[in-house]
Amino acid sequence: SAQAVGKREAGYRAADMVADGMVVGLGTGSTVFFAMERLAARIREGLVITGIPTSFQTAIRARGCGIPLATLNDYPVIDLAIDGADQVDPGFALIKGRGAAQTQEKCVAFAAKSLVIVADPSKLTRKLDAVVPIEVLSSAYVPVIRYLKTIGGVPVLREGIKKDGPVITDNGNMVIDCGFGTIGDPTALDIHLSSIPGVVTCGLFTTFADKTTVVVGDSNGCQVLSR
Ligand code: DER
Repeated sequence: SAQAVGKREAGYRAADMVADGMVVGLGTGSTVFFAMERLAARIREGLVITGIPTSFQTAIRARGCGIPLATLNDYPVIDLAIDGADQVDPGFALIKGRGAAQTQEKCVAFAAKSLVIVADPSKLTRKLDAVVPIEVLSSAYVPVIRYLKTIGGVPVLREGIKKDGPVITDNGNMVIDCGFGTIGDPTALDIHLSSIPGVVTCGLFTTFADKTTVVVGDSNGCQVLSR
């Protein structure tokens, strides 16, 4: 599909930004998968990197294609993180978490000197208005859901598809997908949601824009956007 071609273009372009010897944050999702595919090819040509995965899925895929892995505690400073997004606004504020990996993704983004977001054009939006995935302690999801309703949210506990009951994250928590309609002030909402007791990580990424580059791929190639 054109979207898959775009994701591949963006992923490959991001992978070509990686220099020898780098510690590389490996995000989660189908677009990053293309970046990993290109990194694996470059490793076979002699590139030496250390990958820091953001989910079990990414770690499994990285091992499968020969990308050497380590942990964030081994490498607390990451040279370049490559990740996807659900939505990107013109100021490079993001909604992430469709893959329920936003907790480790946010830690890797925080530790990275630069963040490369790879996306197809469908992710670009003037105003963030997608649901915000919120990782929440399973011991506190009911009061968190109640509170989200009082601040205008429409919270839904994420149910598994090939698993009965709620989705359980790689960190052993649950996920609430919360709609807020059009988000007027993403930074304020990020800070607000992140401060709720019981919330582990919300999927608004609003504090990394200055170190972010967005690579948008479509069937004609890709554009590299900087702020
Ligand atoms: O869950 C995530 O944060 C992923 O990065 C997601 O937002 C993007 O996944 P995709 O590249 O498969 O669209």
